[in-house]
Amino acid sequence: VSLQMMKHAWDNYKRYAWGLNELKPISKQGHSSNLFGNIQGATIVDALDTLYIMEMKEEFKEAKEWVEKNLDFNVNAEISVFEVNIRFVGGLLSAYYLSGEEVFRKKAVELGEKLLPAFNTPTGIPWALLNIKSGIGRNWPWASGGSSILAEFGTLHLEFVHLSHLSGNPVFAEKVMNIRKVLNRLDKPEGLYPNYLNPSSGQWGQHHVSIGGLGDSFYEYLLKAWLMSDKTDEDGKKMYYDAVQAIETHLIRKSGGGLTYIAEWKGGLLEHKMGHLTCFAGGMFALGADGAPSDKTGHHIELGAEIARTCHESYDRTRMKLGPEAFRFDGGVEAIATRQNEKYYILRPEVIETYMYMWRLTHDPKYRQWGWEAVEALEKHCRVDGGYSGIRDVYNNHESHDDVQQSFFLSETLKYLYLLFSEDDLLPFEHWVFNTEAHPLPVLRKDDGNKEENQK
Ligand code: DMJ
Repeated sequence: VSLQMMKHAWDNYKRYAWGLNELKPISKQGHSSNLFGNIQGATIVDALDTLYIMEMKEEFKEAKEWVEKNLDFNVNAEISVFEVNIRFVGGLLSAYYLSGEEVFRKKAVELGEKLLPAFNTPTGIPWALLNIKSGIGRNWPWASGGSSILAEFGTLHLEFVHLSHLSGNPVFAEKVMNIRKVLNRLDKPEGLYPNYLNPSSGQWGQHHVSIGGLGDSFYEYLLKAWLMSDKTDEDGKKMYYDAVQAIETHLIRKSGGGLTYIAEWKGGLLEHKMGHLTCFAGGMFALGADGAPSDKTGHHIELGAEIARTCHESYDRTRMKLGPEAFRFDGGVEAIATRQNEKYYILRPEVIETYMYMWRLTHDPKYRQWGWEAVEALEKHCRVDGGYSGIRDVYNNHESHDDVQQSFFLSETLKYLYLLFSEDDLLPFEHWVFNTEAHPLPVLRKDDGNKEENQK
């Protein structure tokens, strides 16, 4: 089924928005988000590995040809360093490792080099935004006193380690190792990492902590850096398990109705809200269970299972059986969005991602059932003639479509669905880690292993 869904999403992108970043499936035209500046083709690059894995050979070939002829980074554009890294660098790296086609390696390294000026700050903590022509960077104007964002500068590690590996140039790995160093020098309030860090002073901005937006994939990349290093990156490992410990103590709570959730922390006060983005953490806890200190393995799996259940409830308690952007545990509700501007669903993957990890790690059939419920809901409410669209209010009787087919729907949501219903030996966890945009990267063997081993 996810193959049919992929075909529908891809064919319509091709028909109406080929070469542009994303598709508007209702108005049947291209959609450009300013996250990618003038760089074009986000959906193509994000979808490459999904096409490959699903064995859509013709489509993969067309996509590759487009990359060869048209993917151009010599543009005067201000881009989001994080978004371009996870979608474009990550997408190209995976396409290279899966297919072995040199063009993807070349383009990934070329783009990586374009991103390097972002690190020209007094501390080496990169800017959020970068003009890839002039090399001038800056931060989001809304971010606490000129701060960089934890989930942005903390989500470069996996890709940059691979860029060094593939280019023979150590500079990429050095840049991300330096980020670690800066973080390790700082005091952390209650052992927690604030979402904001000033790249000039090297001091934290506002003490807001989140495992959802602004924080999320920083934690994910600590764990995955350790796994991707064939469990040699002890520093990454320690930072991850220490962080989880602090998160459990200060952010994880149980509702009156028995649902475990991860709250947000603002200078010591809890906001009892969980974002759809936060739902990825179920999969992360389960993936990290194996390496958990002493007797904690079962506990981390259980934590993953509880987060999965809570996130499933957030879907089940809506009219459309698709989860809202954020749901709350206060004012008499549990796992329900109470604010109008938190009721949308934009084809995000995190809940299905967690089902996929939980399925692989426990084989409890309920995760496939829950994934199936999501497929049915997507088909019923998000599928339109011209592709798939997000929904403005998942509690409503009638769909109001937002008219965007996000590129991560093809790279993540559909890939994780496909993996959920595949055998475990397709991209096995012993050999691959997924970047935060679901692009698989091979584990780098201690002995710098033979390539075939890495490509299984
Ligand atoms: C994706 O770009 C990535 O999963 C990122 O980590 C978070 N936001 C979107 C999907 O929701």
